[in-house]
Amino acid sequence: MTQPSDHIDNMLHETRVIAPSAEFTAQARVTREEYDRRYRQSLEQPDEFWSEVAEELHWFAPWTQVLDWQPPHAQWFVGGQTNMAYNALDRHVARGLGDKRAVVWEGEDGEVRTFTYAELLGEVSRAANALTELGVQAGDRVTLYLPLIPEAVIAMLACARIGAVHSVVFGGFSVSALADRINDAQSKLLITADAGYRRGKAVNLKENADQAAALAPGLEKMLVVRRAATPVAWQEDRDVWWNDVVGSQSDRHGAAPLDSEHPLFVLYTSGSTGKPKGVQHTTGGYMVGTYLTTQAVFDLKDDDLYWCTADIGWITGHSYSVYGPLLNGASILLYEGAPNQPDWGRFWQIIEKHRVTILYTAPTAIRSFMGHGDEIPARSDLSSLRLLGSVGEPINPEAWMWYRRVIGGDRCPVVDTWWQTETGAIMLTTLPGAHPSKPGSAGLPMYGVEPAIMTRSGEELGPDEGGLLVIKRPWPSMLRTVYGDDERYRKTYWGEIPGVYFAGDGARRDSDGYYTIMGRVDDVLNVSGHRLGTMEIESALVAHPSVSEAAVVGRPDPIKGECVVAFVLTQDGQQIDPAELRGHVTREIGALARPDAIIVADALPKTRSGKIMRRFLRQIAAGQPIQGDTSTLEDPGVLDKLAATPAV
Ligand code: 6R9
Repeated sequence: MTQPSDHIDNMLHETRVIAPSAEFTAQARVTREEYDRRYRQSLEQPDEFWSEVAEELHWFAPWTQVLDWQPPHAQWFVGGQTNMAYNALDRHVARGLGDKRAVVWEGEDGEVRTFTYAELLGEVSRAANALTELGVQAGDRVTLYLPLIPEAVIAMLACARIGAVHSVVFGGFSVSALADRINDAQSKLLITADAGYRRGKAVNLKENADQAAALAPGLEKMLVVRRAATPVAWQEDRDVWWNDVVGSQSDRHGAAPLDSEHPLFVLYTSGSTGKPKGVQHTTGGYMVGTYLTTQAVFDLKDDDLYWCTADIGWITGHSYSVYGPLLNGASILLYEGAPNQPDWGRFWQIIEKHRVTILYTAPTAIRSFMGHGDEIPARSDLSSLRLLGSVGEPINPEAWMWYRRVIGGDRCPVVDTWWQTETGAIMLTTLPGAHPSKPGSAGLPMYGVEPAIMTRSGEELGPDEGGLLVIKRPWPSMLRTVYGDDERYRKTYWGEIPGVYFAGDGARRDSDGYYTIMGRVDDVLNVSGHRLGTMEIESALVAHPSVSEAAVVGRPDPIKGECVVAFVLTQDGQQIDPAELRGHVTREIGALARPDAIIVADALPKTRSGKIMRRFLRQIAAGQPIQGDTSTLEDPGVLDKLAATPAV
C-alpha cells in the first residue's frame, strides 16, 4: 500500500454556498433545528435515539440491548428479532398501503411493469416458497447474477424473507469474477437470467453463468429467469426455470423471525490488496440505518416517485434502489438499461413519462449528460423533480452546478452523499431542507456518525487541514466483518489507525463542519463511481501469457472520474497486442476494468525493497512532471524512460 503523506494538499477552493429555498424548507421533513437536536441526541443519548428509530419498524421480539460494542465487533438491537422483507412489504400492506405502487419498472425496450405493495408481497412470497422448495435454508448463501429486472428485487427480498444471504454480482462482471464470488461465498444456488438488455443487445448471462458454474464445484442449482427468450444451454439436473418453480407456488408465506444480527447479504468490493472482500451486513442495524437515511436525506413523502439509477450489483442499488425506499413505503422507479439508449435523452424521457420526483444518480453520469449539452434535457418536462442526489465519487463543482441548473431547474436542492459499501448507509450529506449546499462538498455527518480527520498516527487535524477520514464510533448499518476473513476486517478497517474506522478516503473539514472528500488514499480506483482494486487488474494482466509484470494506476478522466492506465512488462520481449490485452482484462474482470492506456515498459520504478512506487506512475500517467523524492528508487532513470514512452 502506498503511504500517503499525513497532510493532503487542498487544491480546490470553492466558495459558492446555495441555501435551500423557503418553499422547500417549509415542507421539509427535517429542519435545521430538528437536525441539530437529533444529531446531538444521537451522540449524547445513542440508545434512546436508535430505539426511537427502530421502534418505527416491526420486531417479532424486542431487543434487550441497543449496542454491544466489543471493538471492533458491534452488535445492534441485541436479542431483537425482525425481518427485512416483512418491514419492506407486509408492514405496508397491513397499514393499508396494499394498493400503492411499490415498483414501476421500465425495460430498455420500453416495456413497463408495475407492482403494488400487495402484488410485490405476493411475488416475493412465491419466490420465498420456491427457494425453500429448492432446499435453500436460513444462513445459506445465494448468488444473484441478474439484469435490473423486477425479479432481481423479488429475489433479494425472497432471500431476506427466509434468512438466506444474498450475494449480488453485477451483471457486467466476467465469468471468472462471478466464479470467484460464488466460490468465496460458497453459494449453493445461483439465480440468473437467460439474458439482459444493454444498449439494444441481449447480453447472454446464462452462458457466463454456465462457464462460472463449471469453475464452482459447490454450486448445486441454477434458477433462470426468462427475460429475452434467447436460446440457452440447459443442464437438466441443475437448471430450473424461474417461471416453472416460482409461478406454481402459493403467494402466501410467513416471514421468518430472524435475529437482529442474522446476516442479510454479502457484497463484494475492491480493497487495496488481494481479492475482493465480501462485505457482510446484518439484518437489524442495516434495516434501521437505510430506513432512517432514506427518509431524512431524500425528504420522502407519500406521493413521491423515487428513482435511484444504481444497479443492484452495487451497494447503492441495495440500500437506495431497493431496501431504504421500500422500508419507507415509497414508490420506486427502476430502469433496466443504459442512459444513452436510444439516445442521451432517455433519463429525461423516463422522468417526464412517469413524473419522477426524486433522482439519485452518479457524477460520472452527470458529466456524460453535461458533455452532451443542455438541449437534450430541455426537450423533456422535468418539472416533476423536486430533489436531486449524487453518490459514488467526488462531484466536481461545475457538474454539481450543471445538475442543479439544467436538471433541477435551479429549484431542486442537490444532496451529495458520501458513504461506502462498508458503511451500508449514507454517512455525510446535507439534508435538503435544513442545510445550505456547497458544490463539491458532501456536507455534515448523518445522525449517529462521528467523523474526524486524522493523520496516519491518529492525531486529529483541525479545520481545512486535509487528512484521512475516520469514524470514531460504531453505527447500526456498518459492516460486521469480511465474509470468511475476520482478520482482514480487523486490519483493514479498525487496524490502520487503532480504535477508529478507517474509510480509505482523504478529506478535509471546513470551519462550518462540512466535509469535502478528496479521493481514495489506497490503491483503489474509482472508475465511473465503481471501486476497482489495482491489485485485481494487475493480477488479470499478468495472467496474460505475454505479460510478466504489471502496475496499474488511475488517471483523472473528465467523464469517468478516473480511468485505468496499465504499465506492463513483456515476457521475454514478446509483442503486446493492445486490443488483445484489453479484451483479456474485460474477460477476466469486466469492461469497467479495461485499460484506457497501456504503456509497454522495460522496467517499473521500484524501491530497493522491490515496492512499486505508484505515486510516480500516477504522475506519468497524468502527463505531469515527476515530483517528490525519487531517492528511494533503485533506478530513478526508469521514470524519464517511462515518461517518454507513448501509450498504446
Ligand atoms: C456508495 C458507494 C465508496 C467510495 C468512497 C469514496 C467514493 C462515494 C462519494 C464518494 C466523494 C461522494 N465516494 N460517494 N466520494 N463524494 N459523495 O459509492 O460505495 O462503491 O463502496 O465506494 O466511493 O471514495 O470510499 P462504494
